[in-house]
Amino acid sequence: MSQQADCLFCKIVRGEVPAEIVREGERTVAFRDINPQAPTHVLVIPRDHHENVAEAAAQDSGLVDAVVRDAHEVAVQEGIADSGYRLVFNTGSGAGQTVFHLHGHVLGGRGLEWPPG
Ligand code: IU
Repeated sequence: MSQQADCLFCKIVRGEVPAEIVREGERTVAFRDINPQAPTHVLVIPRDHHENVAEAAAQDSGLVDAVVRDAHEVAVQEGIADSGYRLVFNTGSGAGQTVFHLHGHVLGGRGLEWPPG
């Protein structure tokens, strides 16, 4: 497993920083965002450290599939799969990425507008 000592989300995976974990997968961990933007706002992260979704896709074939699959499992578990949910991977600071450990935002439980701000 490849992790970074000082990465906040790696620390959540290792249990060194508390988080409200909602699902533990073989390759992922899902926990509630501390600043929720919708009634359901869960982050799905790989246990291994990758800076963003593009780097993970290039370096670990199958990992992004696992993140997307597990994000859908979270949506089912949270009861938002049928009404619809948004899965967002902010990639790069210009797009609003602030934590540089790949995470998919699972958002739902209210109507979501398009385009996002
Ligand atoms: P972003 O796509 O990198 O902007 O998303 C980072 C998210 O991580 C953001 O929604 C924060 O509220 C969230 N988060 C968190 O859940 N726990 C933390 O300790 C920190 C950020 I720092």
